[in-house]
Amino acid sequence: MSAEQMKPEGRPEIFDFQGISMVNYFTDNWENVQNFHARPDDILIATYPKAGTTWVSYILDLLYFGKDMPERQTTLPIYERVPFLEFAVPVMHTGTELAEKLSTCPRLIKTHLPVQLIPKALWEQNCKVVYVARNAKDNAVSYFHFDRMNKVQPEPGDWNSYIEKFMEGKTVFGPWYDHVTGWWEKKQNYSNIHYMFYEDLIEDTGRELERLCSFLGLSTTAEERECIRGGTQFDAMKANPMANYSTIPVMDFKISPFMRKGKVGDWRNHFTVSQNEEFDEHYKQKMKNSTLVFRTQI
Ligand code: PPS
Repeated sequence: MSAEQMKPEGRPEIFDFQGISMVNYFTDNWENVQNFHARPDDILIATYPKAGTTWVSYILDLLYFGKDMPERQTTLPIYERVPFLEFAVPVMHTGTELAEKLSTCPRLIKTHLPVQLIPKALWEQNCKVVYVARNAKDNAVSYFHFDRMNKVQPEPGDWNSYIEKFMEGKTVFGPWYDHVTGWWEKKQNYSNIHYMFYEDLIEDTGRELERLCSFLGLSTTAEERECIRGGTQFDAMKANPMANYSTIPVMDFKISPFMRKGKVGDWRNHFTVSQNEEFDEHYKQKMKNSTLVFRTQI
């Protein structure tokens, strides 16, 4: 089947799904998602879209399988190594099908679901969760460009209307604010969550790798970590067809590449002065009850 034939028709509409803005491509397989058979050694990589999912997925894949399965590095794209749990786009395998087919142990599984929609088996099995969060401004900019180029996302409109939608929580997977705070609160009573920040990863990938290994209980040498750090830097991943999504048919890289800039602070090239003021005011309100602190520059 050609990439053209595999493309789904048109752009999806957003609708309310259990209080969250969603599109059918992430709800059509809901019964299987909710009844997902988790195993105790499954590792969930959870994020609001565009927070660094692919980066952390690649790091985890290399930590577990980089040494013993070198052929994997040249043959299997990241979205097959780390299935996207709620993904349900016609003519492609669903996330649950891909997860069930995985022969590796542990299984690495990606999700963008807010904490309240996570299948209960993952909690019952006490699965490890790596959550990655990114500051709201850069997250919104990255999501805007992603929605422009990705046919399974709704049309973003122009930047001015998009940032309003983002603030209202009308982007797919719902409000960024509730997502990052919901997972942060979960961490307070579920100890198997490692909460990471994109900005920390940019600042010192090696340090974050060490913290990740300690959470996962993995012993690695400094040399191994350095090798993974180098292989997962932005330029390396951008040039790597197994990591850069160039093999997936639903994205149009002529509009914007998946590996776009990979920076902290690109929001300054998008927000006007008044948009920034309005955003900051709104942000203060939305986040006033949370202890979470983000950096919008490093
Ligand atoms: S998705 O579609 O939700 O899975 O996207 P996600 O992977 O979460 O986020 C994509 C953004 O992460 C940037 N990225 C990286 N930045 C730095 N280093 C590395 N290695 C890296 N890999 C991915 C990617 O460029 C997107 O951010 P923007 O700001 O759009 O460039």
